[in-house]
Amino acid sequence: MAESGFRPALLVVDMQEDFCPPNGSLAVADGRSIAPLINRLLALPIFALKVATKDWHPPDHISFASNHGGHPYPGPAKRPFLDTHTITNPHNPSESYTTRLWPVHCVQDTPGAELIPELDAARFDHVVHKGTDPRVEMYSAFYDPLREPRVSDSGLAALLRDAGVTRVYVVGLAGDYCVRCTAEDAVREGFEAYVIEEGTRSVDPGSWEGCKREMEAAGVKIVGLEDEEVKR
Ligand code: VGL
Ligand code: ZN
Repeated sequence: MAESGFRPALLVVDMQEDFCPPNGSLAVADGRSIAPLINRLLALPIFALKVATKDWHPPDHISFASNHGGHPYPGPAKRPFLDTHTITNPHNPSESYTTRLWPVHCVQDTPGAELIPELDAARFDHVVHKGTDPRVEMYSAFYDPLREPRVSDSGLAALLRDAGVTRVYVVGLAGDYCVRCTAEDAVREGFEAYVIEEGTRSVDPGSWEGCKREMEAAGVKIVGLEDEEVKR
């Protein structure tokens, strides 16, 4: 390595039952198939820190379609995947963003929130929980997208910084949501961020090419497992 003080970490995002076929409520096609590749990465001696993240929602989480329209709420039922909602910063009514509604998934302490058993979980140094505040959606493993002021922070940036990490490699689920937002926030936090393409699958596979271009525009590098970057 040319750079001195180069310290990579591996971030394994949301490899949980609810994101995996056959029974996950928000199953990502082929999601379970990336576990062997992630286990190979986990066995490499190069990572200063190996972190798993868990989407970890309370039952009243704002991202669940069932917590919006339909009984006991006023108005018609909302459709997961199809309908959207607008989330306003509880501290600042002028800041908001619109995103998709989801089926109930990854509810804290339920089987759907467990890491899938084929993952070599004993290799993780830390497990970071995200999406724990019922008032905000949080795709990124760092924080929610509301910034003025910030609503929810998982502590991941501090964890990486305290370990002297300079670069993160991101894999897991889903490529077009949590992997993408995590990699982009890593750049925002001053880390080099690499997404290992074979190590992720997307909710909408057709959106992946566009996601890659947008991530690259944000400073994220997209690499293949055989790329030099990973081998060294
Ligand atoms: C995710 C949708 C809702 C993800 C989490 O892990 O990509 N997607 N919650
Ligand atoms: Zn979620």
